[in-house]
Amino acid sequence: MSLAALPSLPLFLEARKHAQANPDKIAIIDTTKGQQFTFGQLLTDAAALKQRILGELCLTSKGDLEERRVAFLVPNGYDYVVMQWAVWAAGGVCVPLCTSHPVQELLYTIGDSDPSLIILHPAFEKFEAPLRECSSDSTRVFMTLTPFTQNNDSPAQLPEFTPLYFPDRRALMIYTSGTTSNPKGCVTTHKTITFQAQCLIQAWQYTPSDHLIHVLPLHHIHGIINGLTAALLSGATVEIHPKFDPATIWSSWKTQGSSTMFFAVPTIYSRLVDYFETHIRGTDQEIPAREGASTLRLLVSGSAALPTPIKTKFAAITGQTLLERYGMTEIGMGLSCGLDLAQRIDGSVGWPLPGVQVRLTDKETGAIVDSINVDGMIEVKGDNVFLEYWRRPEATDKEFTTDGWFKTGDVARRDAGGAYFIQGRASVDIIKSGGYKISALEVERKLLALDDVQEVAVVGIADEEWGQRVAAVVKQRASTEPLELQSLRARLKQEMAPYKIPTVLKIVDGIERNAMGKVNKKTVVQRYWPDLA
Ligand code: MLC
Ligand code: AMP
Repeated sequence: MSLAALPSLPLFLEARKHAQANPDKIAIIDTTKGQQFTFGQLLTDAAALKQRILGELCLTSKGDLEERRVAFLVPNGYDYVVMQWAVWAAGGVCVPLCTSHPVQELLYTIGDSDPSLIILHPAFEKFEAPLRECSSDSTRVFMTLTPFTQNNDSPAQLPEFTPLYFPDRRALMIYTSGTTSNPKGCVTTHKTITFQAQCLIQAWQYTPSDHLIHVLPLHHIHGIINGLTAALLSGATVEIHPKFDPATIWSSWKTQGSSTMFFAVPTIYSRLVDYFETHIRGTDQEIPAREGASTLRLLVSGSAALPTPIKTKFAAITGQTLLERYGMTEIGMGLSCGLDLAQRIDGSVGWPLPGVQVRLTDKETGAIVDSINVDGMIEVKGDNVFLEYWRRPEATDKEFTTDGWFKTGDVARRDAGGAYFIQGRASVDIIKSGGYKISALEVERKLLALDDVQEVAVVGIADEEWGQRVAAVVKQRASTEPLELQSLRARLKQEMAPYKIPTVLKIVDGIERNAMGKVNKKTVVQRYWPDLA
């Protein structure tokens, strides 16, 4: 198959520069395949897959997807990166599907994003029948991906480039939960993505000498932008693991100098500390593990509040002070502590990133909060901010002020030095567990669909390991068998991703409501989990 030309997107131009400067430079190490791939091979494979995608949609002569969506289910690894780059090269919009979603949730994302093409990796063969079926209406094509293998000869020639550059085109759609029960597709353009990645490269100084160990899911921005895109744009090597495993991480850190960067959510750092205490401390692995970890250049925590005890324990083991930053699917990263150790203040997410404007406003009046140590709602403006929620213009408008600032829904205060401290979310219906955002309303809707559930209130309760746990307070229907957590979880597994399923269940005789019929969730937490309220 002939190679398609690539558009002049900054990511591809930079990759070509890296490939030309050093044809052997490794872009991706895929630990599942046990293979590594140069920037040159990545560009070549992306061009070949672009050609195939256009062919499947009978658009070869046009040579452009013109923002058609391509939904794909591909495990973390090299094939994912080629997939993403090929869709971008073809002028399409990537809709990465979540690898832990059951079929129901996959079908929701597909139905909502309305892709022209669904691409399935053979690792997810079990989903072939339902995904083929939802592509049988002729508006949608189904395709299976042929996995890529390491090419030991550097490609003789890199793909051609066209001058075509489309910064304002839609590029990525990430499904995110909010205060509505159904997840929404958050759309960003190439310009947004490039800006989000470049401001991190500037702030955290990624270079081609960096080597990132990547363990995060690739259907959220933490993994996609901070991890994959910013690292590849800067010419760093990304070592992609299929998922997080503490033993694997400690074992790779033992080899000093084998990596320089690690990005994770607080739950992952908590697990790394636990694993060290239970499996490494006091063994002959202790010194190499500590020394290896101490050589990393940068370890970042984000997506949820980093509890100071975890930060302190991790520092005591490794000598590393985690850098905390704050972000959101809709804005990429907004605030970050500094590389300088003096700018890594406990409990703070730091200062606005380069080019990102941040302000605090009064929750009731909307007036700008200028005073120090006073709570305000975080609002953000800049080229980092998303374009729209897919096909939901009212929902998009609702999240912006009349003067164009995005309302994050998070509450923070600022100290005298301008450092921000997140105080939580304004809405009790948004739960953060293991770094995943979960809509309490979505979980409630799924529970209410069960025959034996009459009333339910889903709340987040504080938890050392997960940040918050999803807890369900349930009133059962009369004369139904007593509900038990394990069987309830098993039933919900068909319906929703594992991280959304309640891990705490309280059966009650009734759920208190106010005169408007609303449940006060703060009262619910205080009543049933007084120690955690
Ligand atoms: C999974 N389990 C949970 C759970 N998630 N239990 C309680 N609460 C949760 N949140 C349970 C599963 O049901 C299963 O139980 C067992 O734990 C193992 O499941 P798993 O799926 O294998 O989980 P695990 O690998 O342990 O995952 C933990 C994790 C993962 C921390 C590695 O949650 C993760 O990768 N989180 C990162 C999410 C992320 O990238 N967020 C960024 C969003 S972007 P059983 O009983 O079934 O075996 C964003 C913006 C920004 O937030 O600022 O970055
Ligand atoms: P998501 O919508 O999944 O992108 O999650 C974004 C949300 O995660 C933000 O609105 C915050 O509530 C939360 N968040 C991200 N980083 C941090 C952090 N460092 N500390 C506290 N909360 C955070």
